[in-house]
Amino acid sequence: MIKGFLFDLDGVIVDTAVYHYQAWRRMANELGFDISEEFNETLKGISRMDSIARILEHGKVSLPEERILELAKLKNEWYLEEVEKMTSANVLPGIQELISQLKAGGYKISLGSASKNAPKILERIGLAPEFDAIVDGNSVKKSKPDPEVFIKGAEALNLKNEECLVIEDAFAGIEAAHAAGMKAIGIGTKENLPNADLILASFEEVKLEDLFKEL
Ligand code: B16
Ligand code: MG
Repeated sequence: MIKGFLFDLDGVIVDTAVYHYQAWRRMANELGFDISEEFNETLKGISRMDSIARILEHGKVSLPEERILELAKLKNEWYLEEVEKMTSANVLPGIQELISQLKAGGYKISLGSASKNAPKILERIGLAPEFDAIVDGNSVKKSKPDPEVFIKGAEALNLKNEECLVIEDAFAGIEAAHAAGMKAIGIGTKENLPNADLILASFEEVKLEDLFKEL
């Protein structure tokens, strides 16, 4: 029986996935190559340092560790320029309503994000007080598809893994949920998320009871 929900942040609660792509693309372009939207799908849910390693490998660029750290810092500064402009208007359609339905139904909710910027984003969009627990890139060591982020989420809610349902927009995130023994709802398309237990384009007009019927 499901008692808790673990929410990914980027691409589920807010559309910051686009800002990550723009900033990584700017970095790649400055290094003399480009990254496609298709390649960007493989970066979703992956930590900052794992992402830069994948991008440099993709562009066949080899750099000293010090320069890699500088570039990661720069990418984050570009990314944060967009985050600083965010308000509650950036919360994706249906998310606020879903959270209200979950609270009314007595479900617990935790964040389960790879982002170190998660606290800043939640504060900007005004959703921080809604969460019973926050597990993010500051509290996990291993990147999705490792299940650490969701195992810690279940622990923080005092629930068993199988009592938690994950909401994700990344292939790696759904793999992480499954590795933790949890079902996952994918926000996206069947093409991008063939591993999801249920696919939704968004949470707009979605009723909780209908969700459980389909899972
Ligand atoms: P940061 P999520 C992930 O967040 C993003 O999907 C991924 O693109 C990003 O590289 C990662 O967070 C780290 O983010 O640089 O802000 O620490 O989707 O797990 O909420
Ligand atoms: Mg995501």
